[in-house]
Amino acid sequence: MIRHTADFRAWGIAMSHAAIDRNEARSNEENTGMVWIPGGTFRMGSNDHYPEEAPVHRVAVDAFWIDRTPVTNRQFKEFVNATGHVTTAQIVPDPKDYPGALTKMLYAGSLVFSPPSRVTDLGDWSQWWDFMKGANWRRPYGPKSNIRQLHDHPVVHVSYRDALAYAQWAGKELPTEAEWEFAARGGLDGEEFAWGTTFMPGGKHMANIWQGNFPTQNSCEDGFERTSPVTAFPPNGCGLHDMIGNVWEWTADWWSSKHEPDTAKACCVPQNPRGGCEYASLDPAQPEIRIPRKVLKGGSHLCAPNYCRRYRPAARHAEPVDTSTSHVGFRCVVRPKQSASA
Ligand SMILES: [Ca+2]
Ligand SMILES: [Ca+2]
Repeated sequence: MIRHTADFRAWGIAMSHAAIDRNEARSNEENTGMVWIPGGTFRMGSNDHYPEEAPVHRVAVDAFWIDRTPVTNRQFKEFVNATGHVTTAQIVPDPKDYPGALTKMLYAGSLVFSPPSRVTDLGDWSQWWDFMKGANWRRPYGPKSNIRQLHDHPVVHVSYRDALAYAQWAGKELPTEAEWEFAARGGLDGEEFAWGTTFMPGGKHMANIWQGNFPTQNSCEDGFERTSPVTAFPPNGCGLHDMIGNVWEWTADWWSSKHEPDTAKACCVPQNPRGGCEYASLDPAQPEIRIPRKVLKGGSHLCAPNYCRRYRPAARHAEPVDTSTSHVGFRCVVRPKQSASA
C-alpha cells in the first residue's frame, strides 16, 4: 500500500480533533458538513476492470473541501423552498431534443428501477428501467410515493442541471472526476476499493450495493434494498460517507471513453485535469441524440458483482446531462479562493 506524500489518513483523523490553520480556518465555519482534502498526486483509473477506467495515470489536484455525504433530500428541500427550482424530471421534454420519440412518451417523469421477475438479456437495461410518469425527487418511486421517511437519504432524480443549480445556490461547485476520485480513495493510492484491497473486510459490508443476482434477486444482506441514510456505512480514510455505493454522483467533467496515457516525466503530471470535451462526450451509439454526457462516479445500490462491478473509486459511467434516475445523486466541493499574494 502506498500512501500519498502527506499521510492522508493520519491527517483526516487529526482533522476531526484539531482546528484548521491558515486560510482554511476562514472557511471552516461556512463549510460545515464538508471535509478538507489536502492536494496531492495520485494514480487515477484502473487497468484491472472496465476499459473506460484505463490506463492508470498520475494526476495532481489542488486542495479543496468536499461534502461529507451526498446531498440529502432534507438539503435539497431547503434549496427548492428557497429558490422554487423545478427539476428536469418535473418538466415535459421538448420534442426538438428527442427526434423520433413518440409523443405519448414525452411526459414529465424519471427513470425508476423496477425489478423484473426474469430477464432475457442482461445487455437490455430497458427490462428494469421504467421511465415513470410523475417520478421526481419528491416522489422517488412514482406519484404515490413520498420522501417522508427519506429525509436523510440522498436526493435522487436530479439531472446535471439540477445538481449544478443546487451547487450554485449553496455557493459551491461540482467536483471534477479527478477531485472526486482522489477524495474517494481516502488516502489509499492505487487500492482497488475505497477501504483497501478486500471487498468485504472481516465480512463487513462497506457500502450500499446489491447482493444477489442482479436484477431479479436482491438479498439485501447490507440492510438496504434501495437508497440508505447517508451515514449508514463507514466513512473512508478522509471521513467521507457513501463515496462508493448508495447513489452514483455527478461530476463536472465531460465523458471520455478512456483516460489519457500516463506521462513519462514526473514534471508533466496533469494538474487539476478537467476531463474530455463536450462534443466527444456524445453517445456514438445514438447519433440522432445530441445530449452531451458527464462522468458519474462511485456506483450505486444497484451495482452487483454479476452485473456492474463499479463499486470502486476508479469506476466511471457516462450519463446524459438531462437524465435523472432513482440511483443518481451528487455532492459538492468548495475550492479555496486564491489569495491576493498567490
Ligand atoms: Ca443494498
Ligand atoms: Ca455514492
